[in-house]
Amino acid sequence: MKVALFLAGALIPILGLHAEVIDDMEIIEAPSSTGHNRQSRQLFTNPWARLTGVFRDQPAMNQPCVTKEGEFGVCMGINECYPERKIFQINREDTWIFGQYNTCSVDASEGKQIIGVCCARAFPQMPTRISNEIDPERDLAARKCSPMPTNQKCTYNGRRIVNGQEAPRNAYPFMAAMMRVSSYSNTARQFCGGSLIDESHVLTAAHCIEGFSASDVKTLKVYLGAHDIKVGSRSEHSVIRIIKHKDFNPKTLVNDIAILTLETPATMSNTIKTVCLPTFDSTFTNQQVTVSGWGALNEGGRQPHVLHEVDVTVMSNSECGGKYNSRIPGRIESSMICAAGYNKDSCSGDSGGPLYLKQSGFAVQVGIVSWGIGCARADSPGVYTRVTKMMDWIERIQRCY
Ligand code: 4AZ
Repeated sequence: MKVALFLAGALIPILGLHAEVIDDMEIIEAPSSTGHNRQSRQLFTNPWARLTGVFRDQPAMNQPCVTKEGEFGVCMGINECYPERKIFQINREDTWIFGQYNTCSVDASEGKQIIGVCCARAFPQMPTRISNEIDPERDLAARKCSPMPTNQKCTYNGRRIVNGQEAPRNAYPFMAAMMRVSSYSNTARQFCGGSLIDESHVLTAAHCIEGFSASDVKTLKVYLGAHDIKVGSRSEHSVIRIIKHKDFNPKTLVNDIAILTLETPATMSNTIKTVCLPTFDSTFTNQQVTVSGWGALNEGGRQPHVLHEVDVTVMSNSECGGKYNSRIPGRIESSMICAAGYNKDSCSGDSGGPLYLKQSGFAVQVGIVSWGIGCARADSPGVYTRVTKMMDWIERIQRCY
């Protein structure tokens, strides 16, 4: 954890289609793996009529469908739909000849394909199943929010802190390693850090997930309870949603904050616990804080497999602005917090991880690793997102997403 590059190694793929902006959040959902999205629910791909709201194991007949004209209907035998046409006693199994009608079909049991027509005639109203088509879980704007979880046990087990040294095993049980899994080699690469803020949410930096598409979200894995990210026990979690601050600016790195929603909630244990979030306001100037991560050990250097930690001191924003404002595209904003130590710093790969205050056995997160010019350079403190300024945003996501 020392020296290096200007910015974290953010991955920059192209933004996908499953993004939605709600208030000051940009939400990207992983494509559903359970077939809950609209396309995958459509049972049959014939060009004329589509069955809606049905699943493969249900018979097609009497199921709602949409005609080629876009009307809602019900799938039924051709004789039932067109009684006046005097097509005598055509068995359901033989109605395949009427392909020019709005056919609807499924593979029924015993290998038979049953074909009917999507009958929109006298169809009174939209069937109730169709209203299920937009899964309420995926209607992001209409989500119900729960009260804040209150049972946080945000303790840490750290002993005396060493300068940029390996952390005691599982001393910081809120640490999350953000991994990207290659679809070619199936290997996981650590690219950022994060912190567990409740059983389903990991706090990280927006630049870590900048440009991620919905399918990129599926390549993410979060390791909890890890010390050595190559070997040893850990809990691996997939991510179903990433939420980035809408006003994150990748040039100035203002509002560098994001939250990941885990597919399966974390089970709290000795090695997995949440971090505390601040319930009070303070500048923290001159206070000693700790930063931990699997980032590079010096500027341009290699990343360790084991978690490292380092103590640094919070610097006032005016002092930090004095060092940076003339040489950066933006400026040191009130939503940033700077910290430094002689030859001590966070570095590439630590981004997204927590900067925290240790207070009577509790770890209170005050910053998110964001940027710096190099690592541990005398004139360039580490710059972090100031968590106290983001509490409203964080709590809204914890309650609603
Ligand atoms: C990075 O590239 C990075 N010295 C993180 C922190 C700092 C610099 C770079 C702060 O992820």
